[in-house]
Amino acid sequence: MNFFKVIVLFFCGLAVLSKSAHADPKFQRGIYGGGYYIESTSKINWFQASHECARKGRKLVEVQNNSKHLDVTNALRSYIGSRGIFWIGANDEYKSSSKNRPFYWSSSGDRVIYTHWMWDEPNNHKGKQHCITIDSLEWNDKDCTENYGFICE
Ligand SMILES: [Ca+2]
Repeated sequence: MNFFKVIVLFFCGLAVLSKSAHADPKFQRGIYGGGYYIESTSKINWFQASHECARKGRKLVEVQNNSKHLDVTNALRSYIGSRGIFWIGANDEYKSSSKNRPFYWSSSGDRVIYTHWMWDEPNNHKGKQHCITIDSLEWNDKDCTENYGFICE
């Protein structure tokens, strides 16, 4: 193989790699411009999901207001529909056994003010549900050690 062929193959390889990176269907744009990485097939616990986002230079998505909630859920809806359970970046610091307790965004430690809970949630089932998921486009507290999809931003 001569030098010219090696160079051509190198640039063809680069083109294929960059095209596949941009075409990654897991990367979705919200209607308000947010960019979200949605993992729906590989299911892992909240702590692993937090690390996976960090490995991508991102964090578990944080949903501070209704327009952000709409942005994230529209991205979810257009990518996989309205089903599925996904970790987001909030927890109650893993210790409360009560139903009504404060939650905190994990990157800032700020108290979660805006919420979009499902009916009768957060229920902190068996006192073990310390992390928040988006479950069928609404919020549900879940056991942080259970395995679900996740959304990074
Ligand atoms: Ca729950």
